[in-house]
Amino acid sequence: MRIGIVCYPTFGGSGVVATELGKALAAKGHEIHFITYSQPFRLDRFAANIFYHEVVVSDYPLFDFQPYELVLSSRLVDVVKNEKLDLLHVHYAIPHASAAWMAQQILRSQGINIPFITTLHGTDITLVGRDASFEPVITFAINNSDAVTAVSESLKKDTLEFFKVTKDIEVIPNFICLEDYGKPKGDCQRSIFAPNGERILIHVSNYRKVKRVEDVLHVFDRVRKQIPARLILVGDGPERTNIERLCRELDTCNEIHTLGKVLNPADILCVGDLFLLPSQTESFGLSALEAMASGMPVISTNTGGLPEVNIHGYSGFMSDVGDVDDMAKNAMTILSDDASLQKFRTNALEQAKKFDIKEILPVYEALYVRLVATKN
Ligand code: GMT
Repeated sequence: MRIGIVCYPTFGGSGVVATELGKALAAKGHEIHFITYSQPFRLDRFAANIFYHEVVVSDYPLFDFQPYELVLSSRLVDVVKNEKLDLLHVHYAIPHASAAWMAQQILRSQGINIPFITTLHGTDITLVGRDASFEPVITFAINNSDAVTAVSESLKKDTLEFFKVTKDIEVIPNFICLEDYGKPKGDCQRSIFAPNGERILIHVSNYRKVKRVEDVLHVFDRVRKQIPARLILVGDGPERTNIERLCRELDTCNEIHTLGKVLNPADILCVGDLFLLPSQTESFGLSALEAMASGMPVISTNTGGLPEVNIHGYSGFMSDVGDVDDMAKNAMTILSDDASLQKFRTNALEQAKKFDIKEILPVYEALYVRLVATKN
């Protein structure tokens, strides 16, 4: 099948899922065309059956805001026609779903029928999409997609609650390629971060407010007062300066390694003992799954789709949003002795296996086959 994938190329879960899905489909022989404004960051190497089409928005002085969505629609029309695509799969509703719909209408007027799938990822529904400035367009684009998927039952529920959706929403959970974890390309050197055998806690995110990175620091502060520990922070984003200020206030900066954006988190996750994800909301929590695939238990909040990923008392623990005392207590339950840590590590890996791409890819393929068949 020839499939066009539209996603955000920047650091963020939806772009990671879209890119890894495309790479896996290409490895199975499908022809995959990524259509984005820059190369997706996880598309770090080109392989057979993978193509990239840039969406270039030129700067016209009349516009204070360049009309990206129109340029994307035009590019979709162009790529569908010239590459003879069978299907478009757009990740993140804003503005990809409405751009795909527009492209579909243009192509239809030229006698070309192409179905499109919209995959909802989270903030396109729970934060941004709900805003009145987007809502009518999002509702329309969801209802006029040929198929809609959500990455968790929780996100499906939120979508039905926030929007007047008449379309059926299929839940297809996020996934990891299990064999990419646990054996990083370089050496997995704990001693770089924890020279005296300290426990290593890790947080990975795009440092947006919703991630509550300050809670990561508060949990770490409580843990390091009880056992020798180090914290590794991976990622970057709007909250970075606040976090720098807070680590000075807590006097923990010397025990924190701030690594910035890392292309392949598996290379870092391999050194960790415990993953912290205290988000305000999280429709799935892909970073938690990546940590579990690396054999790390997870301390998370219990919001959104996290209970579908992290099993309380098994792969880690969950607490109410903001309850850093409970998170620290749970962290200590896991970290306080080697046997307990090893048990949680094993469980986390077992839980991650349920989300291996080998389980999820056939579900997407079946959906593609169904859609293309109905359009022909
Ligand atoms: O804020 C992020 O984590 C990025 C965002 C995105 O759309 O790129 O992530 C959302 O999609 C991920 C992949 O499906 C989910 O794992 C995240 O839970 C979700 N983020 C939120 O719901 C806050």
